[in-house]
Amino acid sequence: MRCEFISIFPNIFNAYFSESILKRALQKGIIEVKVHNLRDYSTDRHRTVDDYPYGGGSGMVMKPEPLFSAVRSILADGIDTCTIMVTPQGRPFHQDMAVALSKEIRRLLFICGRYEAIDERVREGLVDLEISLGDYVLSGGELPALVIIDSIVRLLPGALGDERSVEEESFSWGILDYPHYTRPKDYEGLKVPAVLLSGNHKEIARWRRKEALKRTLGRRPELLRQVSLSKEDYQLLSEIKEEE
Ligand code: 9D3
Repeated sequence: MRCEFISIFPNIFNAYFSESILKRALQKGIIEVKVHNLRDYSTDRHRTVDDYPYGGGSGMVMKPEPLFSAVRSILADGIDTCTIMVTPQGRPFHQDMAVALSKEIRRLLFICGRYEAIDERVREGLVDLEISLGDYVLSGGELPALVIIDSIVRLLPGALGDERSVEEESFSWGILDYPHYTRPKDYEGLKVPAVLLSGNHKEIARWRRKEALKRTLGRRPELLRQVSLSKEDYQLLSEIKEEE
């Protein structure tokens, strides 16, 4: 998968692509990454990319010319591209979108904004998909673009190394995770639940599913209405409700 980014802070991307899963995906040739410095597409002496808002108000607006010039020059290689703009007005990001984008055969090109806003004509003229990470204020689109690409790349075949974790993920997907433990059995009096030491794999699976459902019911009850639950799940949920 080809992933490209347009930003005025291209260095932000280096550290993240130099570690862990994204680094390995790059080394294995699963992804190819290019980061474009928006200022390279500005035409004036000061490499200006922003200007005052028409109609007044505070904050600066990203000028259309450098963005149009950047996107057009990137698209000039003829590679089929899905242009994504990350903004707080976009569609709220969700695992379903990560799954859909991981199947995308087109190059993904992320436009990362800074300042107060991006000139509306960029949205109209260049963008296929507009994504938000959620309802909180960040200082720019670079971290959102990295979050989105991270969630996509780990779904690509071969990226994780352990294909089983993707499979397990699809089973538990939509509800919260169960509690995890590692050694020691007793840490300063805090004990690992006995069932996990029992060696009874059926009992362990049942306990984990029940704990996952219990947590979801307690912390994110709305998630339970969005997933399809099995007959066993409903049995576990009624046990949970009786135990309360
Ligand atoms: C306080 C400024 N806001 C006025 C209502 C507008 C605003 C402009 C630019 C808020 C944030 C930003 C920069 N954010 C992003 O580029 C961004 C973002 C975010 O802030 N939150 C969640 N998802 C995203 S995706 C891109």
